[in-house]
Amino acid sequence: MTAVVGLPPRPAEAPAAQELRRTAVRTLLRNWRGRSTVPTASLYPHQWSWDSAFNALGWAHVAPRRAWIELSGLLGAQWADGRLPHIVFDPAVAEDAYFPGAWYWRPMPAAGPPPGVSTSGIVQPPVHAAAALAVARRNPGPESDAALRRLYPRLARWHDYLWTRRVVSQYGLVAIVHPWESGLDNSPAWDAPLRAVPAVDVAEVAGLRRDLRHASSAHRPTDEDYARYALLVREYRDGGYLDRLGDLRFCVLDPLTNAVLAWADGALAEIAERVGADARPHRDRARLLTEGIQEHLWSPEHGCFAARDVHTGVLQPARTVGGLTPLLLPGLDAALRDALVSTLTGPAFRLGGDARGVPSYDLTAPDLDLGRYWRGPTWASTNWLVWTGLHTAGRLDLADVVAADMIELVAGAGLREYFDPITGAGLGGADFTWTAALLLDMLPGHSVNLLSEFVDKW
Ligand code: 9WN
Repeated sequence: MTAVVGLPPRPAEAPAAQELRRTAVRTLLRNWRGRSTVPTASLYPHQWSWDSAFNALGWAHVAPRRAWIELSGLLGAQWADGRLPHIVFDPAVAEDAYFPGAWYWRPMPAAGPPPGVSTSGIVQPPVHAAAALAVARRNPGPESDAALRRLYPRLARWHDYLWTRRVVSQYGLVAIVHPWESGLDNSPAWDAPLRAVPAVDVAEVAGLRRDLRHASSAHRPTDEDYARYALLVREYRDGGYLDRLGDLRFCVLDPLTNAVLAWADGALAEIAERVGADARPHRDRARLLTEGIQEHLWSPEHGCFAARDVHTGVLQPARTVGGLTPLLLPGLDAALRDALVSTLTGPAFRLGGDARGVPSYDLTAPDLDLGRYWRGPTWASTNWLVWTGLHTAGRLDLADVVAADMIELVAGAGLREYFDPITGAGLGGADFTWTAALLLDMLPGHSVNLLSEFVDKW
């Protein structure tokens, strides 16, 4: 090996940060299942779609080959119609370990998953192209080049699915058809559209739930909402997963899904250039979506973007972290970007004030619930999106606050699924993979040598 002369030695990392890094790597290793990483062993024992994209960002720091295996495995479960399912079930896990398990999503249509692969039928936010590009940028070389060449056609078909089957032409935006598709499953942004879904078979569905065996009922959705989630699954399934948007009870334009798609279309354009494909259609889509988001989802009264119910046309009055994620868009109007930053640092989210990280919901809202799933707590996934968006917006000062807060939360409570933004208490599942992965991405510096001590484990 040639010695590199003239570079100053890397400054030694503080022992506390080193310990956090070690803990994060241990969690990734513990949750690795050979071809993917489970979000957390007991509560979520399968592969989740947007989790896998975030997990790949963590693996990119530790063992890039695993990042590619994780993304390739997920894209390998792509349906014939192009959709990327939100769960890929692990056949080695007991059928009743998670609800709704593989059996609940069947029968699968002819345009469903590849033979022998068991999946759900809904989707999650399309972070994947952006994650693939980030993994390649962090690990330049032939392995990443080959992975991008292999994955590009699948990523492009995934975006095509959203752009054809899910687009609501009146708005030029894509719709989600289940709250779980947003990734912010229990957000107050879905309360009104979800109220239109009857809560039937509440006791029966409550009996099937498995989440309450692993997390407190005070931190999870109610039985009534679970009954609504289950009915939406059954109706979509019984309609052959056909995306007849007008007939589906839940049909919402989510700012996070649309912002992530526009951002990922930008990433797909760069991947296309790298693999010698045409980047223009992806760039055009990114621009069109950015325009649609600004035109149809901006809520001046809330100083952030909001969800619009396609059936009623109503813009939902909830200020949520999802409404801040258009910070990711390089083409965002400067006045709207400044307004988002004011909202982020103002009383609703209090970044840099007494809140830790960016809470999932407005801290001034009367129905704020600091402990309950997506109705107040701080999550690593959405904080990472805002952190990335603040870099795009040129607000590195605030991006550093987000990273420092996440580090502080994890140092105090461990690698939990979510955190109380005021007390810092850890909530939901423990040893959470995306918390570990995104912490590795947000920790300043990059201490490769430290990670080498784990090398024999992969
Ligand atoms: C339903 C795995 C997933 C995340 C979601 C989060 C939660 C599932 C559940 O866990 O959702 O998909 O059973 O509650 O809300 O964002 O991808 O970590």
